[in-house]
Amino acid sequence: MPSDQEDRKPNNKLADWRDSCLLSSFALLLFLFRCLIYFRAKMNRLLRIILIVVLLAVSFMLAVWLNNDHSYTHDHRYAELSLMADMIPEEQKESIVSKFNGSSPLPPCPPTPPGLVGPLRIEFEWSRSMSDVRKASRENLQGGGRYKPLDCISQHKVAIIIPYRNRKDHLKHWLYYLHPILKRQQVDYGVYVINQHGEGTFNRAKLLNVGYVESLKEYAYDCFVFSDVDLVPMDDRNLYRCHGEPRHMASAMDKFGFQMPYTNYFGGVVALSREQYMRINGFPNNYWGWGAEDDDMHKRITLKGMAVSRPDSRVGMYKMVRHLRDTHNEVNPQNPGQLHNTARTMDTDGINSLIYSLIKIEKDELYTMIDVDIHAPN
Ligand code: UDH
Ligand code: MN
Repeated sequence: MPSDQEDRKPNNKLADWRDSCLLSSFALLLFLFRCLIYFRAKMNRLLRIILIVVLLAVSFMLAVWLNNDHSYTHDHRYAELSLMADMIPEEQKESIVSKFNGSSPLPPCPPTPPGLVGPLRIEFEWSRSMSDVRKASRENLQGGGRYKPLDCISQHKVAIIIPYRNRKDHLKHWLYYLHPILKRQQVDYGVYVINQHGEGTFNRAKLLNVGYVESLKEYAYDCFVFSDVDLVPMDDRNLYRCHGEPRHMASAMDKFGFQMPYTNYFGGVVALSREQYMRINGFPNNYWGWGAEDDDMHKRITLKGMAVSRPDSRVGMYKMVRHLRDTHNEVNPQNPGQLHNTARTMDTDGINSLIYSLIKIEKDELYTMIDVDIHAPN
């Protein structure tokens, strides 16, 4: 402020005066030196000695001067810098200071990620090795498949939950494509592979519930994308984040001719916020074997008065790794019948009744594997 500027003026003048003194001393020294050389022959011995003594004295004084504390020159600069600081608006000062301290507050990421490319060519190359996948995917990952954008604060803390057993090849393709896509989408995310321990009948929805609980033990995720391991998006504009309504992301899968197989289909890849998930009490725990658990999930949503949103059929395109039906995940003809009971049972069967035994948690650099015993009936 003005008074501060006044305070600094005398200091600047003092510094200027000292600089002039220093320059004049050098000039005097040079002059005396030249005199000594020029009049050397004409001078008597005494005069020469006197001149040499004067020269030595001045040199000594200069040396002492140079060896002195020269902080005045810094003061001079500080004065100028602080004058500049007075010209900087208050709101910018904080960010300049914290940048200087190495703790720059990052800006929020923009609503639409700038690095998206749109349609993608997805090829499930059989020759792709895990080391190819690591090379393509590991950059800037924090381990355990965690990632945060480096240059902005993501508005989307997303846990990606994958129900899993014995699909290593599929997981490889998934990691190869999804990590780069999620980074481009500027998601603050973690990848959780929920492995059903043992040979008992598979239960996709219960594994998804386990993923919800276990991922929240690690980080305050506010959004959950539940994805089959064999599904890769064919367009990176299909954003792995949550919306105002539960989102069915895989709205156009290749195996259904890039169409919805039926109107209320809710399978493959879906995204629910924490609130949306809790509102429906999570997913059912007792759909053992293949079929109908995704229809139950859809029923829960509509029963609680919510609608489902979807990307259009271009952006919602997915490619599934071709596969046969797994053993211990045969079609269960009992499952569709349970849908009649959803309204009655959903408040007591779900996240509030989930029981499982955690076997172990393994941190790979590209994902977190949660090995779990979900107490399969056989
Ligand atoms: N899953 C496993 N391991 C299993 C079973 C299922 O990891 O043993 C997971 C995996 O994430 C899979 C998801 O559960 O993507 C869904 O199972 P799925 O892929 O078997 O389901 P989909 O609807 O089943 O693809 C179609 C059966 C394919 C039969 C084709 C016959 N022509
Ligand atoms: Mn499949």
